[in-house]
Amino acid sequence: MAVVSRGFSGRSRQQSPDLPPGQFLTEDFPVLSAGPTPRIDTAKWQLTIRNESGEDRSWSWDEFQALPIEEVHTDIHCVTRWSKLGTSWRGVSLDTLFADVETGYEYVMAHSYGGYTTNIPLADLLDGQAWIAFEFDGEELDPEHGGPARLLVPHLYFWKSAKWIRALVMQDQDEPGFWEQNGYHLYGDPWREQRYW
Ligand SMILES: Nc1nc2c(c(=O)[nH]1)N[C@H]1C(S)=C(S)[C@@H](COP(=O)(O)O)O[C@H]1N2
Ligand SMILES: [Mo]
Repeated sequence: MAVVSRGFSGRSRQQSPDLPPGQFLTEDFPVLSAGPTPRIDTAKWQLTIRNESGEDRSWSWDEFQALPIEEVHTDIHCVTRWSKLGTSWRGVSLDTLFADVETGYEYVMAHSYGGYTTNIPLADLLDGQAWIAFEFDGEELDPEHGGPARLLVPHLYFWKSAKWIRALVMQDQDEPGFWEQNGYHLYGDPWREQRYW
């Protein structure tokens, strides 16, 4: 028998078609970090992409800031079941950063200042799907949320969006990162509820 929800106020937003299964909406911005917040001086900050040849492509903060900057409006979904709709960021597209990188490898390990890692297929970082974000809601990114800069891969669960990003290392094979070694799903699609494995 069909049960029709009347969508009383409050409930209706929890049933938004933009909300993946098993998620609820939050208006605030929870902080989820596995360890202490590293403080990174942008004068010493560096972002590196490493391919199989060992030739690093690196950007200083100033070089990074000189790249084309995009505005991103997107929903984010944490595996602990909160989702936040319509968030606003500014950052540099991974398409821009990978433009001159030659690689035959299909997987990436993201490495953060502080030691956090997470694995992502290269295809999920390209074609307008991922950014290195340094602003949230018109303000520079708080250190607690990954400032000075974090990875933003909004179509996957938010643990893939590595805060305090330091390097993207090309990998021959998909290997589990920090949370993936602790039981989180290797891929993490919120629409297929790929929470744990
Ligand atoms: N370096 C680093 N990145 C990280 C984490 C972390 O502990 N360290 N936590 C991940 C998890 S589990 C989530 S849900 C989001 C939380 O981001 P927020 O604290 O900005 O909400 O960051 C992800 N990126
Ligand atoms: Mo998370």
